[in-house]
Amino acid sequence: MNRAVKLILISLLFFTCSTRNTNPRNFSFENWIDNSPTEWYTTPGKYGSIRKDSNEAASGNYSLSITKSPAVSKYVYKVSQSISVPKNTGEIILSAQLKGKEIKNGYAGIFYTVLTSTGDVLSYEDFTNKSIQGTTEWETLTTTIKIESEKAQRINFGAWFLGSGELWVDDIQLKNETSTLGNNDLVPIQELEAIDSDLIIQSSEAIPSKLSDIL
Ligand SMILES: [Ca+2]
Repeated sequence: MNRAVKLILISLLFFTCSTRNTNPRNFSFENWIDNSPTEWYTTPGKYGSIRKDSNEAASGNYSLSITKSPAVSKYVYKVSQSISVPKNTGEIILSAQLKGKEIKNGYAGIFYTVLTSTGDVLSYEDFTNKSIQGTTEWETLTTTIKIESEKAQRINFGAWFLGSGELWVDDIQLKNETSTLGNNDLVPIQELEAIDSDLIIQSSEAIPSKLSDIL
């Protein structure tokens, strides 16, 4: 094998590894099977429709688009993953890029839940105060997940969408104090699936100030 070929192969290997490391667990919504983003749990389709969008990408070539009609505006659409709490981490920074088009009668944002091995909630936040509404450019939403209990075993995190309109989600990242968490740090856990009744807003008309009871 001549030196030029070796260099090309090494470059390709490096590029492949780099791509994988910067997009762990499909956080950039680049990988899809049967119109579903791999690794992600999404709310059943009757509450909204999703598609791979190549025209609106905050990173890579694609983003996740979620469209909700006025008929399902009172339901929360959620896209999420569950992972084991990464080792040797006291705080994790969660960020995501969101973009909205005519989001009405609701808003969209990010959330996390820290749970014990038996599913008891240790901490939860849905950041309604950092949400987006209406029509927006890409915005980065960021928060810190504090792992304060030794009982913390899993983290459920992602984005949610209440109301109607279109929401794009892309470039989700988890970082510890020193670096971006990659596939080696992120051990998936089967999602504690929400049942349909969990997704219905209990109050009849008002947009809730907290989503704690319905996510
Ligand atoms: Ca992307």
